[in-house]
Amino acid sequence: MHAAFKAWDRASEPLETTELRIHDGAPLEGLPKRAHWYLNTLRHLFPWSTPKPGAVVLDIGSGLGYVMEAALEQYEPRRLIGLDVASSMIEKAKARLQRDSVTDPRLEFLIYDGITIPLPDDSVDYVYSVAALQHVPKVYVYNLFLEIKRILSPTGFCAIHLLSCNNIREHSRSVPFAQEIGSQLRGEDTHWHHFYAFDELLCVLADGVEAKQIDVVDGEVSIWASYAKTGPAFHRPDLPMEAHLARIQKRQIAAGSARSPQAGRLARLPFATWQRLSVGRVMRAAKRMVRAAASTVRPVPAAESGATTGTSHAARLAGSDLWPQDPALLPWYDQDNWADALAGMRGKRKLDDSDVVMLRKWCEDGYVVVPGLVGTELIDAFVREIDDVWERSNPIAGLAVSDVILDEGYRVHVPHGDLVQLDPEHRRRIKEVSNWRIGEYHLYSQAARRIFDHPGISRIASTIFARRGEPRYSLMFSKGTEQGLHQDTCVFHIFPRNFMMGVWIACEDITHESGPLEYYPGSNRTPLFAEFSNYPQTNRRTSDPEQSKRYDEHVVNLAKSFQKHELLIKKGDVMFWHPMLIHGGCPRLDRLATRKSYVLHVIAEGCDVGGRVKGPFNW
Ligand SMILES: O=C(O)CCC(=O)C(=O)O
Repeated sequence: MHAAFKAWDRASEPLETTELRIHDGAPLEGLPKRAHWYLNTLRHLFPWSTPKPGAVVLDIGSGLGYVMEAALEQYEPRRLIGLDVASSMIEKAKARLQRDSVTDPRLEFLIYDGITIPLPDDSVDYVYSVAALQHVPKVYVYNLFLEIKRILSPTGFCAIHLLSCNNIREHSRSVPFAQEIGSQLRGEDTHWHHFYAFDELLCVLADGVEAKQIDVVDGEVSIWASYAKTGPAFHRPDLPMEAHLARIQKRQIAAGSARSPQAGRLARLPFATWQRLSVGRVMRAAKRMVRAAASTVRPVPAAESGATTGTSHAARLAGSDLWPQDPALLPWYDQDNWADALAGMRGKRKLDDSDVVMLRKWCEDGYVVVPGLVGTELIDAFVREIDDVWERSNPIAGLAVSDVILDEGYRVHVPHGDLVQLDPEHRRRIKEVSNWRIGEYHLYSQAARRIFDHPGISRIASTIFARRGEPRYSLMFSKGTEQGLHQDTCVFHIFPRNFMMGVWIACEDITHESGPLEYYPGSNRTPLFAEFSNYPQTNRRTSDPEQSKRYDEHVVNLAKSFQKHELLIKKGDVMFWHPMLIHGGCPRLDRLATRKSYVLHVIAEGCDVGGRVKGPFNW
């Protein structure tokens, strides 16, 4: 089995965990609706390809069978076959369907070796695949295109959903590109992502696969393709001129192969005309993308989509610069009916009693503390690596230590390479007197990375969000920060609002004298500062000095209505806090006392829209 398939074959993982993990944390109760949405989109984009009742239908990458369940309803097939690379996933799909009382003799499953679909030539009327092939290395997908063509009946069609290259930038914000590629190179057992471009699909399908009736629609996040075995090369007459035919004809002419008079004319065009054609193509493609986005990327309610909500809305803003402020977009825990939602989730998401207690506290108080969540051995390893930053003699490339007091005065960031030039005793003194911190230490330290990716932390975050949470930022603090009161919503750019949380990991027992974190339970339920009316564009990071001052006063006044708490927790304990919870750093009564902590900011997938906000920025 190829390393990329490992993430789908975790035989010992319980069904409930697999269910949460492979659907990117999308709420389980929304999965049937999401499945119908995928099929409706295929039907809308490629109506001619929709199978007739009685067809033989194949689902590629059938996972836990939610889309098959929808296909059973929508297509009334004679046979509906789920193909998956993992036998354990097939077993779980069967168990899941049985659990949800979906028993239908038309449902079948087949195991796929990733190379040859175990079905005869010309035997399937409709092949579809959604939210699956992005995890598969391209060579397998290209080969699969050939296999699909082989098994399709002469009148059959396939329709496929993939991730668009347009999504790479957004994706790299949550998983840095180097990390994505690194995990693939190392064959790590995680979800790999591959992206496709419009021209690429046309060329691969037309030239490589020699498919027919090809159509490709590039949305802003997804890219959708459909093809058949027989018929003309392209389904839409505008496709060849836009992207493909001219290129093929040029190549054919260069190779001296048979060509049409039209192709000959094209090939003889001067280079400048080719360039013009290319600009025209780009413009037509852009228009088509806008059309496709308008028709296919409809506003997706937060509860329905795990991955695209923030991006879709953000892209739709391009013309207006106005961000929707619809309270219905807020997470379930910020809705007035959160108690009902929690009761509903209890059964549907199989939450245990402790989860329900935790979620209730989250909704009411805006925080939860989980004692001993991170093992002390891991914390000790983390602290040792931090100490090593100060003691080692060779520099760590790219690492900087921040808020350092050197002999010549305060420096915001000191490259590690500069620090190691100083003699060890000098460094020890600097370490003691500075209130130093290290940003994004998970990129440099194995122990920090293990905490950053801690399964217990991500499970709790995803349980709270009811969708996949991703750690995005990390900060190691050596001492109390004495930070002013603030709410993280107002310093990050999150859309839909409040799909984030702070995670505070104690790296030693925290004392009152060291200047602990202070926080105000219940303040999470207060409205956003009224002047941030175009949030996430308008917040503390983009406000002018006067507005920043007004926000700071607002939050200090607001805190007065709540009781102040100090976070006096033990090494390995973890606090999760709501992004509207007012918090800050208490005064450090003992100026030399350390207060070692590691703080993560976890954001629901697709909701970190910092890259779409316009500056100037205050930091
Ligand atoms: O640890 C602290 O004192 C403050 C941490 C904090 O507010 C944050 O990182 O958002």
